[in-house]
Amino acid sequence: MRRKILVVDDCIDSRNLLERLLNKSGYKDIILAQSADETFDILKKQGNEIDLILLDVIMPGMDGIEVCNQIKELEAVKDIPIIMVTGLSNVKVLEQAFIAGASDYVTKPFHSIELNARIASVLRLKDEMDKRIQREAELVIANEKLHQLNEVLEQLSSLDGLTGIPNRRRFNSYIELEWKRAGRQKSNLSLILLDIDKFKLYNDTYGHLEGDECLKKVAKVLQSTVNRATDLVARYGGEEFAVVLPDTDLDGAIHIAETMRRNIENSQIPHASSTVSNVVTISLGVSSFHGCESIQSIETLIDMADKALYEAKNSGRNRVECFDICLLEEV
Ligand code: GH3
Ligand code: MG
Repeated sequence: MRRKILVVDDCIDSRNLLERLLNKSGYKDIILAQSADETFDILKKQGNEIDLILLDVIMPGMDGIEVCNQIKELEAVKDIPIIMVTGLSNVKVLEQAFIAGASDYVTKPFHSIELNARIASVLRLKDEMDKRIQREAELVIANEKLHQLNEVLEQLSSLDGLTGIPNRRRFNSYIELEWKRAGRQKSNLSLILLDIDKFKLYNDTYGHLEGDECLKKVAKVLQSTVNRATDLVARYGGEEFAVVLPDTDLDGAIHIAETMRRNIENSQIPHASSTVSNVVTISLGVSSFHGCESIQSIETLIDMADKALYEAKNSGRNRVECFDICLLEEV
């Protein structure tokens, strides 16, 4: 690998000697600077190409320690390793250079074996650091990609991440299918929309994580209440669930809704702050459609269940209401 080394020394003889020694050791790409100003000028123009700086401690104007200090303050070049160059009598000042961030030092007069060993070791360390930084950057990119991919997967998935039951996306496609089938076969299709009572108070009392646990338990109970393979219990929104019941008339759907209400109540999930009961309860709205009827759209069927749910909430909660045509006309 071709290395570019910047040699900073006010003494022309030292500069030339260092250059010769470095050339002899195979470092052919050497830049020479004789002052702090010249050093910063070079770093500004080609700082990103320089692999190592050999920096004399004693220089007129700004000395090597201060130059080292200032280089380490510059974001673009602060990672270039610096080896301080000093006379034997000046070794004491090196403490300041190390505090400033210098990597190592060599003493004048130069010994080529020592010089080479120190340069090689500093460059090796720099290579390791560069590799680590690169790996970390690659890891960040890989993590971002994974995150994006997970989001896509989640969107494509038909299951709700928290409860594991079908999500709203699945609900939408399923009810669409069943709607068409009911129309074709002149059969029944019923829908239950249900919502946990006073769930905000539940979160406020037990915390959001417990709230999530509660949602999981409710989902499980609802799922275990339906019997047919064609029944679909889905998480419709935050604490709202939807149940699609193909080939089920209004009476059958009310029966299932009532069983769900009772099963949730009997699960005895404590809800100390609820104004409805001391356990978790749900309110349910039922709507039903027969293939012969002229309900215009799925949205109407959903709207009907929603109105019934609203009625169940309004008339005290922990109950089942079914859609009555009057509810639709009231709004
Ligand atoms: P109501 O009896 O009228 O339904 O009252 P409520 O408190 O259940 O209704 P409201 O709509 O005021 O509050 C719903 C709460 O459900 C608020 C929201 O923080 C909580 N919620 C929604 N989604 C989640 C969830 O995924 N996890 C948890 N823990 N809470 C959720
Ligand atoms: Mg609620």
